[in-house]
Amino acid sequence: MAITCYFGSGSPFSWRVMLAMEVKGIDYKAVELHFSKGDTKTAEHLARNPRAKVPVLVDGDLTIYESTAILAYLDRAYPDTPIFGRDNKESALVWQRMAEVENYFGQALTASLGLIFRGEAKGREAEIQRDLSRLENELDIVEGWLAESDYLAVDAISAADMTLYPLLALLERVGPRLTADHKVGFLPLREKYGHLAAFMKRIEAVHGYDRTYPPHWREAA
Ligand SMILES: N[C@@H](CCC(=O)N[C@@H](CS)C(=O)NCC(=O)O)C(=O)O
Repeated sequence: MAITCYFGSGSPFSWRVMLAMEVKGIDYKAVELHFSKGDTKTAEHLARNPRAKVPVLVDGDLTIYESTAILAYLDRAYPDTPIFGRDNKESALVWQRMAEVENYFGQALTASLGLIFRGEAKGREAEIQRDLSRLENELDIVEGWLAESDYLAVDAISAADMTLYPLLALLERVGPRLTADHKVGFLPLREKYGHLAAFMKRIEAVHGYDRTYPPHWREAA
């Protein structure tokens, strides 16, 4: 087994890489780093990624970080079951959707959850509501894409879907905490968005999905 993936439980960036390897049928060893134990800040890990983050992929003599770069590498190195489309046009569509998910959906999610989960929400409800409404707008956009097609970019699962799904799963998981303290019109996700619910089920049916599921989410369930 040549590939090692250093991951963090619940890290959406790690999850997308593991999904990609499952979809491609790549044999890999997943090594969990625990944020609370400072595993990402050890000298050993900093040598892998000076930004002290996961995921990091080690394949032979290559060590690579940044999930998007890892996805692109995997598709070049292991071309079976392409995840960036089968031709130039499909590749462009996958990259476009990935960029939209990362730059708009991901940003809106990070902004919405950031203040709340850093414990900085007090007295900043207007800001939070503005971020939540940006997020709702992005969810509406995604729902519109999925009304047209089973997957985000092409007619098969792609890197764009793998980028989106873990963000949705994370939002779903923190949903009860969000709705307890804030006015949120878009939760529970799977009740409000039918196409998105069907999409999530489709990803959850991927062979090997269970191996990618965040271990500490399972323990807490
Ligand atoms: N842009 C990076 C983001 C990676 C990232 O932010 N990872 C977080 C976990 S979700 C991390 O490792 N944080 C380190 C820590 O909290 O110690 C990527 O796409 O890989």
